[in-house]
Amino acid sequence: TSDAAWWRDAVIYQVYPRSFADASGDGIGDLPGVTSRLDHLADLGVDAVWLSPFYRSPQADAGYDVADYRDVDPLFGTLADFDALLTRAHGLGLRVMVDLVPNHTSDEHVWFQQALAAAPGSPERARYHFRPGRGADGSEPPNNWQSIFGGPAWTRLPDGEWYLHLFDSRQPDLDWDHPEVRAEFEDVLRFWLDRGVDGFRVDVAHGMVKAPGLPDWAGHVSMIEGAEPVDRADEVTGSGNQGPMFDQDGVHEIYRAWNRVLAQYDGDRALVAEAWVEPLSRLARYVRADEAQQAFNFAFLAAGWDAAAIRSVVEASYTVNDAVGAPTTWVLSNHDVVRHASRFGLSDPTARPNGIARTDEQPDVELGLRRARAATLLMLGLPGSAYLYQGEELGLPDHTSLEDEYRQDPAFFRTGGLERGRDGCRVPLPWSAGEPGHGFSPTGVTWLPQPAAWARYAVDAQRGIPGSTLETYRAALRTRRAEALGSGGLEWLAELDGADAFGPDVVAFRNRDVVVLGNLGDRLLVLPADAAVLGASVELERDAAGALVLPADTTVWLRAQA
Ligand code: TEU
Repeated sequence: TSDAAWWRDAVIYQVYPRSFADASGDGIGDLPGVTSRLDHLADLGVDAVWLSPFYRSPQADAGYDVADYRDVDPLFGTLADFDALLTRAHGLGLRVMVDLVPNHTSDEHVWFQQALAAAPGSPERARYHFRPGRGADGSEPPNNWQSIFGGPAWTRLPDGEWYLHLFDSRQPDLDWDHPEVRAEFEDVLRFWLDRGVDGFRVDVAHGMVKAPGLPDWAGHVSMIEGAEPVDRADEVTGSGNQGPMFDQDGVHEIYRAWNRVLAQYDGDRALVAEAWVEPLSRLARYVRADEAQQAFNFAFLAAGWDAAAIRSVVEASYTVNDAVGAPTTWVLSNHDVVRHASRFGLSDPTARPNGIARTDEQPDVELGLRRARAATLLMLGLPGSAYLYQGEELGLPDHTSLEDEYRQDPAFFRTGGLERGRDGCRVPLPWSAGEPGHGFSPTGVTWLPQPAAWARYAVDAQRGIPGSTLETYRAALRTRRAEALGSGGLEWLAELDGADAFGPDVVAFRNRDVVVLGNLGDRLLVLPADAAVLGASVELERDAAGALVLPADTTVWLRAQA
Protein backbone atom coordinates (compact mmCIF):
# COMPACT_ATOMS: atom_id res chain seq x y z
CA THR A 1 0.00 0.00 0.00
CA SER A 2 1.66 3.19 -1.14
CA ASP A 3 1.47 6.62 0.51
CA ALA A 4 -0.37 7.86 -2.54
CA ALA A 5 -2.99 5.10 -2.47
CA TRP A 6 -6.23 6.35 -4.00
CA TRP A 7 -8.44 5.64 -0.98
CA ARG A 8 -6.49 7.87 1.43
CA ASP A 9 -8.30 11.03 0.39
CA ALA A 10 -11.07 9.56 -1.76
CA VAL A 11 -14.68 10.67 -1.75
CA ILE A 12 -16.63 7.43 -2.02
CA TYR A 13 -20.28 7.46 -3.02
CA GLN A 14 -22.54 4.70 -1.74
CA VAL A 15 -24.95 3.30 -4.31
CA TYR A 16 -27.84 1.34 -2.85
CA PRO A 17 -28.70 -0.53 -6.03
CA ARG A 18 -32.40 -1.16 -5.44
CA SER A 19 -33.01 2.58 -5.04
CA PHE A 20 -30.53 4.28 -7.36
CA ALA A 21 -31.94 3.86 -10.87
CA ASP A 22 -34.16 1.25 -12.51
CA ALA A 23 -33.52 0.29 -16.13
CA SER A 24 -35.81 -2.77 -16.35
CA GLY A 25 -39.02 -1.00 -15.31
CA ASP A 26 -39.96 -3.31 -12.42
CA GLY A 27 -39.62 -0.48 -9.91
CA ILE A 28 -36.47 -1.91 -8.34
CA GLY A 29 -33.15 -0.36 -9.23
CA ASP A 30 -30.63 -2.54 -11.05
CA LEU A 31 -27.05 -2.62 -12.32
CA PRO A 32 -27.86 -1.40 -15.85
CA GLY A 33 -29.66 1.49 -14.12
CA VAL A 34 -26.50 2.29 -12.16
CA THR A 35 -24.38 2.13 -15.32
CA SER A 36 -26.75 4.47 -17.12
CA ARG A 37 -26.35 7.07 -14.38
CA LEU A 38 -22.59 6.86 -13.73
CA ASP A 39 -22.19 10.15 -15.58
CA HIS A 40 -24.05 11.82 -12.71
CA LEU A 41 -21.36 10.58 -10.31
CA ALA A 42 -18.43 11.53 -12.51
CA ASP A 43 -20.03 14.93 -12.96
CA LEU A 44 -20.57 15.27 -9.22
CA GLY A 45 -16.85 14.79 -8.76
CA VAL A 46 -16.56 11.73 -6.53
CA ASP A 47 -13.60 9.34 -6.79
CA ALA A 48 -15.24 6.00 -6.18
CA VAL A 49 -18.50 4.12 -5.90
CA TRP A 50 -19.36 1.54 -3.25
CA LEU A 51 -22.20 -0.76 -4.27
CA SER A 52 -24.38 -2.27 -1.55
CA PRO A 53 -25.14 -5.98 -2.17
CA PHE A 54 -26.48 -7.04 -5.57
CA TYR A 55 -25.72 -10.75 -5.10
CA ARG A 56 -28.17 -13.63 -5.39
CA SER A 57 -30.45 -13.28 -2.41
CA PRO A 58 -34.05 -13.82 -1.30
CA GLN A 59 -33.89 -10.16 -0.14
CA ALA A 60 -34.94 -10.87 3.45
CA ASP A 61 -32.65 -7.99 4.46
CA ALA A 62 -32.47 -6.12 1.16
CA GLY A 63 -29.58 -8.26 -0.09
CA TYR A 64 -27.55 -8.35 3.15
CA ASP A 65 -28.65 -11.99 3.14
CA VAL A 66 -26.51 -13.56 0.43
CA ALA A 67 -27.42 -16.91 -1.13
CA ASP A 68 -24.60 -16.93 -3.70
CA TYR A 69 -21.57 -14.69 -3.27
CA ARG A 70 -20.43 -15.20 -6.85
CA ASP A 71 -23.52 -14.23 -8.79
CA VAL A 72 -25.79 -11.26 -9.42
CA ASP A 73 -29.43 -11.53 -8.34
CA PRO A 74 -31.76 -11.53 -11.37
CA LEU A 75 -33.49 -8.52 -9.77
CA PHE A 76 -30.32 -6.52 -10.41
CA GLY A 77 -29.11 -8.09 -13.66
CA THR A 78 -26.29 -10.45 -14.57
CA LEU A 79 -22.56 -10.81 -14.10
CA ALA A 80 -22.20 -9.35 -17.59
CA ASP A 81 -24.11 -6.29 -16.37
CA PHE A 82 -21.69 -6.02 -13.46
CA ASP A 83 -18.69 -6.23 -15.79
CA ALA A 84 -20.21 -3.54 -17.99
CA LEU A 85 -20.74 -1.32 -14.96
CA LEU A 86 -17.15 -1.81 -13.85
CA THR A 87 -15.76 -1.06 -17.30
CA ARG A 88 -17.84 2.09 -17.65
CA ALA A 89 -16.93 3.27 -14.13
CA HIS A 90 -13.23 2.72 -14.71
CA GLY A 91 -13.55 4.49 -18.05
CA LEU A 92 -14.91 7.51 -16.18
CA GLY A 93 -12.07 7.34 -13.66
CA LEU A 94 -14.29 6.00 -10.87
CA ARG A 95 -13.08 3.20 -8.58
CA VAL A 96 -15.58 0.53 -7.58
CA MET A 97 -15.93 -1.13 -4.19
CA VAL A 98 -18.37 -3.97 -3.52
CA ASP A 99 -19.96 -5.16 -0.31
CA LEU A 100 -18.76 -8.33 1.40
CA VAL A 101 -21.17 -9.93 3.88
CA PRO A 102 -19.13 -12.48 5.87
CA ASN A 103 -20.85 -12.59 9.28
CA HIS A 104 -23.86 -14.52 8.01
CA THR A 105 -25.31 -16.05 4.87
CA SER A 106 -28.88 -16.22 3.67
CA ASP A 107 -30.91 -19.20 4.86
CA GLU A 108 -31.09 -20.05 1.14
CA HIS A 109 -27.30 -20.37 0.84
CA VAL A 110 -26.37 -23.93 -0.16
CA TRP A 111 -24.42 -24.41 3.08
CA PHE A 112 -27.42 -23.59 5.24
CA GLN A 113 -29.71 -25.70 3.08
CA GLN A 114 -27.31 -28.63 3.58
CA ALA A 115 -27.22 -27.92 7.31
CA LEU A 116 -31.02 -27.97 7.51
CA ALA A 117 -31.16 -31.29 5.69
CA ALA A 118 -28.49 -32.85 7.92
CA ALA A 119 -28.84 -34.24 11.43
CA PRO A 120 -27.86 -32.51 14.68
CA GLY A 121 -24.12 -32.91 15.26
CA SER A 122 -23.38 -33.46 11.55
CA PRO A 123 -20.43 -31.78 9.78
CA GLU A 124 -22.91 -29.86 7.58
CA ARG A 125 -24.02 -27.95 10.68
CA ALA A 126 -20.48 -27.12 11.80
CA ARG A 127 -20.20 -24.13 9.44
CA TYR A 128 -22.87 -22.34 11.49
CA HIS A 129 -23.58 -22.08 15.23
CA PHE A 130 -26.01 -24.93 15.97
CA ARG A 131 -26.56 -25.79 19.65
CA PRO A 132 -28.98 -27.77 21.80
CA GLY A 133 -31.30 -25.61 23.87
CA ARG A 134 -31.25 -25.04 27.60
CA GLY A 135 -33.80 -26.25 30.13
CA ALA A 136 -35.00 -29.80 30.76
CA ASP A 137 -36.55 -30.18 27.29
CA GLY A 138 -34.12 -27.86 25.48
CA SER A 139 -36.88 -25.36 24.84
CA GLU A 140 -34.86 -22.39 26.07
CA PRO A 141 -32.35 -20.72 23.68
CA PRO A 142 -28.69 -21.70 24.21
CA ASN A 143 -27.86 -18.24 25.58
CA ASN A 144 -29.52 -14.88 26.19
CA TRP A 145 -28.29 -13.05 23.10
CA GLN A 146 -30.73 -10.74 21.34
CA SER A 147 -30.89 -10.04 17.62
CA ILE A 148 -29.83 -6.53 16.55
CA PHE A 149 -33.21 -6.45 14.78
CA GLY A 150 -35.10 -7.43 17.96
CA GLY A 151 -36.15 -10.71 19.59
CA PRO A 152 -33.91 -13.66 20.42
CA ALA A 153 -30.78 -14.31 18.37
CA TRP A 154 -31.68 -18.01 18.19
CA THR A 155 -34.27 -19.95 16.19
CA ARG A 156 -35.23 -23.55 16.92
CA LEU A 157 -35.59 -26.22 14.26
CA PRO A 158 -38.17 -29.01 14.35
CA ASP A 159 -35.39 -31.47 15.31
CA GLY A 160 -34.83 -29.48 18.51
CA GLU A 161 -31.53 -27.74 17.70
CA TRP A 162 -31.16 -23.97 17.70
CA TYR A 163 -29.09 -21.82 15.34
CA LEU A 164 -27.61 -18.39 15.97
CA HIS A 165 -28.50 -15.26 14.00
CA LEU A 166 -27.39 -11.84 15.22
CA PHE A 167 -29.72 -10.30 12.66
CA ASP A 168 -32.84 -11.83 11.06
CA SER A 169 -33.64 -15.55 11.41
CA ARG A 170 -33.04 -15.73 7.66
CA GLN A 171 -29.42 -14.61 8.25
CA PRO A 172 -27.70 -17.51 10.10
CA ASP A 173 -24.27 -16.60 11.51
CA LEU A 174 -21.30 -18.49 10.12
CA ASP A 175 -18.83 -20.19 12.46
CA TRP A 176 -15.51 -18.53 11.65
CA ASP A 177 -13.58 -21.23 13.48
CA HIS A 178 -14.40 -23.51 10.55
CA PRO A 179 -11.53 -23.65 8.03
CA GLU A 180 -13.91 -23.99 5.07
CA VAL A 181 -15.58 -20.72 6.00
CA ARG A 182 -12.22 -18.92 6.01
CA ALA A 183 -11.12 -20.51 2.73
CA GLU A 184 -14.44 -19.74 1.04
CA PHE A 185 -14.32 -16.01 1.75
CA GLU A 186 -10.72 -15.69 0.57
CA ASP A 187 -11.94 -17.29 -2.63
CA VAL A 188 -14.87 -14.89 -2.88
CA LEU A 189 -12.45 -11.99 -2.50
CA ARG A 190 -10.36 -13.35 -5.37
CA PHE A 191 -13.46 -13.84 -7.52
CA TRP A 192 -14.28 -10.11 -7.38
CA LEU A 193 -10.65 -8.94 -7.38
CA ASP A 194 -10.09 -10.95 -10.55
CA ARG A 195 -13.07 -9.15 -12.12
CA GLY A 196 -11.35 -5.86 -11.28
CA VAL A 197 -13.00 -4.38 -8.20
CA ASP A 198 -10.93 -1.86 -6.28
CA GLY A 199 -12.01 -2.88 -2.81
CA PHE A 200 -14.60 -4.18 -0.38
CA ARG A 201 -16.82 -2.70 2.26
CA VAL A 202 -16.90 -5.36 4.97
CA ASP A 203 -20.36 -5.75 6.50
CA VAL A 204 -20.52 -6.19 10.29
CA ALA A 205 -16.74 -6.13 10.28
CA HIS A 206 -16.66 -6.40 14.09
CA GLY A 207 -18.74 -9.59 13.97
CA MET A 208 -17.69 -13.01 12.68
CA VAL A 209 -15.69 -14.19 15.70
CA LYS A 210 -17.67 -14.85 18.89
CA ALA A 211 -16.37 -15.26 22.44
CA PRO A 212 -15.57 -18.93 23.10
CA GLY A 213 -18.47 -20.83 24.62
CA LEU A 214 -20.98 -18.16 23.52
CA PRO A 215 -21.45 -16.84 27.08
CA ASP A 216 -24.54 -14.97 28.24
CA TRP A 217 -24.21 -11.19 28.15
CA ALA A 218 -25.04 -9.04 31.16
CA GLY A 219 -26.01 -6.18 28.85
CA HIS A 220 -28.89 -8.26 27.51
CA VAL A 221 -30.01 -9.34 30.97
CA SER A 222 -30.43 -5.74 32.02
CA MET A 223 -32.24 -4.81 28.81
CA ILE A 224 -34.72 -7.63 29.31
CA GLU A 225 -35.31 -6.60 32.89
CA GLY A 226 -35.95 -3.06 31.68
CA ALA A 227 -33.07 -1.57 33.64
CA GLU A 228 -30.45 0.72 32.15
CA PRO A 229 -28.10 -1.65 30.26
CA VAL A 230 -24.95 -2.01 32.35
CA ASP A 231 -22.42 -2.42 29.57
CA ARG A 232 -23.68 0.36 27.36
CA ALA A 233 -23.30 3.34 29.65
CA ASP A 234 -20.52 4.95 27.62
CA GLU A 235 -21.90 4.01 24.25
CA VAL A 236 -21.64 6.91 21.82
CA THR A 237 -23.23 5.67 18.64
CA GLY A 238 -26.06 3.79 20.32
CA SER A 239 -25.69 1.00 17.80
CA GLY A 240 -26.25 -1.80 20.29
CA ASN A 241 -23.34 -3.61 18.73
CA GLN A 242 -21.63 -4.67 21.96
CA GLY A 243 -21.04 -7.81 23.99
CA PRO A 244 -19.35 -11.19 23.49
CA MET A 245 -20.64 -11.44 19.91
CA PHE A 246 -18.71 -8.38 18.65
CA ASP A 247 -15.18 -6.99 18.44
CA GLN A 248 -13.37 -10.14 19.59
CA ASP A 249 -9.59 -10.19 19.30
CA GLY A 250 -9.70 -13.17 16.94
CA VAL A 251 -11.37 -11.14 14.20
CA HIS A 252 -8.08 -9.41 13.44
CA GLU A 253 -6.53 -12.63 12.17
CA ILE A 254 -9.22 -12.64 9.45
CA TYR A 255 -8.24 -9.14 8.35
CA ARG A 256 -4.59 -10.08 8.24
CA ALA A 257 -5.43 -13.00 5.96
CA TRP A 258 -7.57 -10.80 3.68
CA ASN A 259 -4.90 -8.12 3.63
CA ARG A 260 -2.50 -10.75 2.24
CA VAL A 261 -5.04 -11.67 -0.46
CA LEU A 262 -5.47 -8.04 -1.54
CA ALA A 263 -1.72 -7.49 -1.53
CA GLN A 264 -1.40 -10.04 -4.33
CA TYR A 265 -3.20 -7.60 -6.63
CA ASP A 266 -1.94 -4.32 -8.03
CA GLY A 267 -3.66 -0.96 -7.73
CA ASP A 268 -4.01 -0.46 -3.97
CA ARG A 269 -7.13 -2.54 -3.43
CA ALA A 270 -8.76 -1.62 -0.13
CA LEU A 271 -10.93 -2.94 2.68
CA VAL A 272 -13.22 -0.59 4.61
CA ALA A 273 -14.51 -2.07 7.85
CA GLU A 274 -18.10 -1.40 8.85
CA ALA A 275 -17.37 -1.82 12.54
CA TRP A 276 -19.71 -0.26 15.10
CA VAL A 277 -16.94 -0.28 17.68
CA GLU A 278 -16.19 2.17 20.45
CA PRO A 279 -14.18 4.02 21.53
CA LEU A 280 -12.19 5.18 18.50
CA SER A 281 -8.99 3.67 19.94
CA ARG A 282 -10.71 0.29 19.70
CA LEU A 283 -11.82 0.99 16.11
CA ALA A 284 -8.23 1.87 15.23
CA ARG A 285 -7.28 -1.77 15.80
CA TYR A 286 -8.98 -2.59 12.48
CA VAL A 287 -7.03 0.00 10.50
CA ARG A 288 -3.50 -1.31 10.23
CA ALA A 289 -0.89 -1.74 7.58
CA ASP A 290 -1.63 -5.47 7.65
CA GLU A 291 -5.41 -5.29 8.19
CA ALA A 292 -8.13 -3.01 6.79
CA GLN A 293 -7.19 0.24 5.04
CA GLN A 294 -10.18 2.11 6.42
CA ALA A 295 -13.03 1.89 8.92
CA PHE A 296 -16.18 3.99 8.94
CA ASN A 297 -15.94 6.74 11.54
CA PHE A 298 -19.45 6.47 13.00
CA ALA A 299 -18.46 8.59 16.00
CA PHE A 300 -18.48 11.58 13.62
CA LEU A 301 -21.93 10.64 12.35
CA ALA A 302 -23.14 10.42 15.96
CA ALA A 303 -21.69 13.75 17.10
CA GLY A 304 -24.90 15.64 16.37
CA TRP A 305 -25.14 19.39 15.84
CA ASP A 306 -22.85 20.51 18.62
CA ALA A 307 -19.60 22.37 18.04
CA ALA A 308 -17.81 20.98 21.10
CA ALA A 309 -18.81 17.40 20.27
CA ILE A 310 -17.73 17.79 16.66
CA ARG A 311 -14.37 19.29 17.63
CA SER A 312 -13.67 16.53 20.10
CA VAL A 313 -14.66 13.74 17.72
CA VAL A 314 -12.56 15.23 14.93
CA GLU A 315 -9.63 15.60 17.30
CA ALA A 316 -10.01 12.02 18.54
CA SER A 317 -10.25 10.73 14.98
CA TYR A 318 -6.85 12.18 14.18
CA THR A 319 -5.30 10.93 17.42
CA VAL A 320 -6.33 7.45 16.43
CA ASN A 321 -5.01 8.17 13.02
CA ASP A 322 -1.57 9.21 14.26
CA ALA A 323 -1.25 5.94 16.13
CA VAL A 324 -1.86 3.75 13.09
CA GLY A 325 -0.38 5.93 10.38
CA ALA A 326 -3.40 5.75 8.07
CA PRO A 327 -5.96 8.40 7.13
CA THR A 328 -9.31 8.61 8.82
CA THR A 329 -12.75 8.62 7.23
CA TRP A 330 -15.89 10.72 7.59
CA VAL A 331 -19.50 9.76 7.09
CA LEU A 332 -22.85 11.42 7.79
CA SER A 333 -25.41 9.13 6.15
CA ASN A 334 -25.88 5.59 4.91
CA HIS A 335 -28.65 3.06 4.29
CA ASP A 336 -28.93 2.17 8.00
CA VAL A 337 -29.35 5.60 9.55
CA VAL A 338 -31.80 8.45 9.37
CA ARG A 339 -30.46 10.69 6.58
CA HIS A 340 -28.58 13.66 7.99
CA ALA A 341 -30.98 16.10 6.32
CA SER A 342 -33.68 14.62 8.57
CA ARG A 343 -31.54 13.87 11.62
CA PHE A 344 -30.44 17.48 11.97
CA GLY A 345 -34.07 18.56 11.87
CA LEU A 346 -34.91 16.50 14.98
CA SER A 347 -34.81 17.97 18.47
CA ASP A 348 -32.04 15.50 19.33
CA PRO A 349 -30.01 14.42 16.30
CA THR A 350 -27.95 12.08 18.48
CA ALA A 351 -30.89 9.95 19.59
CA ARG A 352 -30.42 6.48 18.11
CA PRO A 353 -28.44 7.70 15.11
CA ASN A 354 -28.01 4.20 13.79
CA GLY A 355 -31.30 4.30 12.21
CA ILE A 356 -33.92 2.22 13.80
CA ALA A 357 -35.71 5.30 14.97
CA ARG A 358 -38.32 4.82 17.62
CA THR A 359 -39.44 8.39 17.47
CA ASP A 360 -42.48 9.56 15.57
CA GLU A 361 -41.29 13.17 15.79
CA GLN A 362 -41.48 14.84 12.39
CA PRO A 363 -38.19 16.60 11.58
CA ASP A 364 -38.05 20.27 10.65
CA VAL A 365 -37.24 19.79 6.96
CA GLU A 366 -35.79 23.24 6.23
CA LEU A 367 -33.65 23.37 9.37
CA GLY A 368 -32.50 19.82 8.76
CA LEU A 369 -31.43 20.58 5.20
CA ARG A 370 -29.67 23.80 6.19
CA ARG A 371 -27.70 22.04 8.91
CA ALA A 372 -27.03 19.03 6.71
CA ARG A 373 -25.43 21.23 4.06
CA ALA A 374 -23.35 23.00 6.68
CA ALA A 375 -22.28 19.66 8.18
CA THR A 376 -21.34 18.35 4.74
CA LEU A 377 -19.11 21.35 4.07
CA LEU A 378 -17.41 20.87 7.43
CA MET A 379 -16.85 17.21 6.57
CA LEU A 380 -15.56 17.81 3.05
CA GLY A 381 -13.14 20.43 4.37
CA LEU A 382 -11.44 17.89 6.63
CA PRO A 383 -8.37 15.89 5.62
CA GLY A 384 -9.20 12.21 5.11
CA SER A 385 -11.60 10.19 3.03
CA ALA A 386 -15.33 10.92 2.97
CA TYR A 387 -18.29 8.65 2.31
CA LEU A 388 -21.46 10.04 0.74
CA TYR A 389 -24.79 8.21 0.60
CA GLN A 390 -26.82 8.39 -2.59
CA GLY A 391 -29.31 11.25 -2.54
CA GLU A 392 -27.55 13.34 0.09
CA GLU A 393 -26.17 15.44 -2.76
CA LEU A 394 -29.82 16.25 -3.50
CA GLY A 395 -30.56 17.16 0.11
CA LEU A 396 -32.97 14.24 0.38
CA PRO A 397 -34.70 13.77 3.72
CA ASP A 398 -36.03 10.44 4.96
CA HIS A 399 -39.55 9.46 4.03
CA THR A 400 -40.91 10.07 7.52
CA SER A 401 -44.57 9.33 6.83
CA LEU A 402 -44.19 5.99 5.09
CA GLU A 403 -47.22 3.84 5.70
CA ASP A 404 -46.56 0.58 7.50
CA GLU A 405 -47.92 -1.55 4.65
CA TYR A 406 -44.87 -0.57 2.57
CA ARG A 407 -42.22 -1.32 5.17
CA GLN A 408 -39.77 -4.12 4.40
CA ASP A 409 -37.03 -3.78 7.01
CA PRO A 410 -36.92 -6.97 9.13
CA ALA A 411 -36.26 -4.77 12.17
CA PHE A 412 -39.80 -3.40 11.83
CA PHE A 413 -41.31 -6.89 11.89
CA ARG A 414 -39.06 -8.36 14.57
CA THR A 415 -40.01 -5.61 17.01
CA GLY A 416 -43.71 -5.73 16.22
CA GLY A 417 -43.48 -2.26 14.72
CA LEU A 418 -41.87 -0.68 17.80
CA GLU A 419 -38.80 0.11 15.71
CA ARG A 420 -39.86 1.97 12.61
CA GLY A 421 -37.04 0.48 10.55
CA ARG A 422 -34.70 1.83 7.92
CA ASP A 423 -36.98 1.98 4.86
CA GLY A 424 -37.33 5.75 5.18
CA CYS A 425 -33.74 6.35 4.06
CA ARG A 426 -33.98 3.82 1.21
CA VAL A 427 -36.59 5.45 -1.00
CA PRO A 428 -35.86 5.43 -4.79
CA LEU A 429 -34.03 8.54 -6.01
CA PRO A 430 -35.82 11.34 -7.87
CA TRP A 431 -34.08 12.02 -11.20
CA SER A 432 -36.56 14.18 -13.05
CA ALA A 433 -39.24 16.36 -11.57
CA GLY A 434 -41.97 16.04 -14.14
CA GLU A 435 -42.23 12.28 -14.51
CA PRO A 436 -44.09 9.59 -12.60
CA GLY A 437 -41.76 8.14 -9.97
CA HIS A 438 -39.59 11.20 -10.64
CA GLY A 439 -37.82 9.38 -13.44
CA PHE A 440 -36.52 6.56 -11.25
CA SER A 441 -37.92 3.93 -13.59
CA PRO A 442 -39.15 4.01 -17.21
CA THR A 443 -42.55 2.72 -16.03
CA GLY A 444 -42.90 5.17 -13.14
CA VAL A 445 -43.02 2.27 -10.67
CA THR A 446 -40.99 2.58 -7.44
CA TRP A 447 -40.60 -0.24 -4.91
CA LEU A 448 -41.22 2.22 -2.07
CA PRO A 449 -43.47 5.24 -2.60
CA GLN A 450 -41.70 8.60 -2.84
CA PRO A 451 -43.18 11.50 -0.88
CA ALA A 452 -45.29 13.79 -3.06
CA ALA A 453 -43.09 16.78 -2.26
CA TRP A 454 -39.99 15.25 -3.82
CA ALA A 455 -39.99 17.10 -7.14
CA ARG A 456 -37.88 19.89 -5.60
CA TYR A 457 -35.11 17.36 -4.87
CA ALA A 458 -34.94 15.86 -8.38
CA VAL A 459 -31.58 15.95 -10.12
CA ASP A 460 -32.96 17.86 -13.11
CA ALA A 461 -34.60 20.41 -10.82
CA GLN A 462 -31.19 21.24 -9.30
CA ARG A 463 -28.62 20.77 -12.05
CA GLY A 464 -27.22 24.12 -13.13
CA ILE A 465 -29.17 26.00 -10.46
CA PRO A 466 -26.70 28.04 -8.39
CA GLY A 467 -27.17 27.48 -4.69
CA SER A 468 -29.02 24.18 -5.12
CA THR A 469 -27.82 21.38 -2.88
CA LEU A 470 -26.53 19.48 -5.91
CA GLU A 471 -24.48 22.44 -7.17
CA THR A 472 -23.24 23.13 -3.64
CA TYR A 473 -21.93 19.57 -3.41
CA ARG A 474 -20.42 19.76 -6.89
CA ALA A 475 -18.63 23.00 -6.16
CA ALA A 476 -17.35 21.74 -2.81
CA LEU A 477 -16.03 18.53 -4.37
CA ARG A 478 -14.34 20.49 -7.13
CA THR A 479 -12.65 22.82 -4.64
CA ARG A 480 -11.75 19.93 -2.34
CA ARG A 481 -9.96 18.27 -5.25
CA ALA A 482 -8.31 21.43 -6.57
CA GLU A 483 -7.03 22.39 -3.12
CA ALA A 484 -6.06 18.78 -2.26
CA LEU A 485 -7.94 19.06 1.03
CA GLY A 486 -8.30 15.31 1.44
CA SER A 487 -4.56 14.90 1.86
CA GLY A 488 -4.01 18.15 3.75
CA GLY A 489 -3.64 18.78 7.46
CA LEU A 490 -5.88 20.16 10.17
CA GLU A 491 -5.00 23.21 12.24
CA TRP A 492 -7.65 24.53 14.65
CA LEU A 493 -8.18 28.28 14.49
CA ALA A 494 -8.89 30.34 17.59
CA GLU A 495 -9.43 33.57 15.70
CA LEU A 496 -9.34 35.17 12.29
CA ASP A 497 -8.04 38.67 11.62
CA GLY A 498 -10.86 41.05 10.92
CA ALA A 499 -13.60 38.62 11.95
CA ASP A 500 -15.80 38.52 15.05
CA ALA A 501 -14.52 36.47 17.97
CA PHE A 502 -15.53 32.87 17.27
CA GLY A 503 -17.14 31.83 20.53
CA PRO A 504 -17.72 28.21 21.50
CA ASP A 505 -20.30 27.51 18.78
CA VAL A 506 -17.93 28.02 15.86
CA VAL A 507 -15.93 25.13 14.43
CA ALA A 508 -12.91 26.75 12.78
CA PHE A 509 -9.89 25.20 11.17
CA ARG A 510 -7.37 25.65 8.43
CA ASN A 511 -6.57 22.90 5.90
CA ARG A 512 -3.77 23.83 3.47
CA ASP A 513 -4.78 27.21 1.98
CA VAL A 514 -8.42 26.98 2.97
CA VAL A 515 -10.09 28.22 6.15
CA VAL A 516 -13.26 26.37 7.12
CA LEU A 517 -15.72 28.08 9.46
CA GLY A 518 -18.88 26.41 10.67
CA ASN A 519 -21.31 28.50 12.67
CA LEU A 520 -23.39 26.16 14.82
CA GLY A 521 -24.60 28.88 17.14
CA ASP A 522 -27.41 31.35 16.63
CA ARG A 523 -25.31 34.54 16.42
CA LEU A 524 -24.20 36.11 13.13
CA LEU A 525 -20.44 36.00 12.67
CA VAL A 526 -18.95 38.99 10.84
CA LEU A 527 -16.21 37.88 8.44
CA PRO A 528 -13.13 39.89 7.39
CA ALA A 529 -13.90 42.64 4.91
CA ASP A 530 -11.57 41.16 2.31
CA ALA A 531 -12.68 37.55 2.81
CA ALA A 532 -12.44 35.52 -0.40
CA VAL A 533 -15.23 32.96 -0.37
CA LEU A 534 -14.38 29.59 -1.94
CA GLY A 535 -17.64 27.95 -1.03
CA ALA A 536 -20.58 28.21 1.35
CA SER A 537 -23.45 26.00 2.44
CA VAL A 538 -25.89 28.85 1.67
CA GLU A 539 -25.41 32.09 -0.20
CA LEU A 540 -23.83 34.61 2.18
CA GLU A 541 -25.12 38.11 2.68
CA ARG A 542 -23.55 41.40 3.76
CA ASP A 543 -24.45 43.46 6.79
CA ALA A 544 -25.25 47.20 6.72
CA ALA A 545 -21.55 48.03 6.88
CA GLY A 546 -20.93 45.88 3.81
CA ALA A 547 -19.14 43.06 5.63
CA LEU A 548 -19.86 39.44 4.80
CA VAL A 549 -21.67 37.64 7.59
CA LEU A 550 -21.88 33.98 8.43
CA PRO A 551 -25.39 33.28 9.73
CA ALA A 552 -26.46 30.46 12.04
CA ASP A 553 -26.18 26.87 10.77
CA THR A 554 -23.84 27.78 7.94
CA THR A 555 -20.36 26.73 6.86
CA VAL A 556 -18.05 28.79 4.69
CA TRP A 557 -14.71 28.03 3.03
CA LEU A 558 -12.41 31.04 2.73
CA ARG A 559 -9.07 31.51 1.03
CA ALA A 560 -6.50 31.55 3.85
CA GLN A 561 -4.43 34.71 4.11
CA ALA A 562 -0.71 34.10 3.85
O1 TEU B 1 -25.34 -3.29 9.51
C1 TEU B 1 -24.56 -3.62 10.62
C2 TEU B 1 -24.98 -3.34 11.93
O2 TEU B 1 -24.28 -3.81 12.79
C3 TEU B 1 -26.16 -2.62 12.45
O3 TEU B 1 -25.76 -1.81 13.53
C4 TEU B 1 -26.92 -1.75 11.61
O4 TEU B 1 -26.25 -0.55 11.51
C5 TEU B 1 -28.22 -1.56 12.32
O5 TEU B 1 -28.90 -2.74 12.24
C6 TEU B 1 -29.04 -0.50 11.72
O6 TEU B 1 -29.57 0.27 12.69
C7 TEU B 1 -25.03 -4.02 8.37
C8 TEU B 1 -25.72 -3.46 7.15
O7 TEU B 1 -25.26 -2.18 6.87
C9 TEU B 1 -27.20 -3.53 7.38
O8 TEU B 1 -27.91 -2.97 6.32
C10 TEU B 1 -27.57 -4.98 7.54
O9 TEU B 1 -28.94 -5.09 7.86
C11 TEU B 1 -26.75 -5.66 8.61
O10 TEU B 1 -25.37 -5.37 8.51
C12 TEU B 1 -26.87 -7.16 8.48
O11 TEU B 1 -26.18 -7.59 7.35
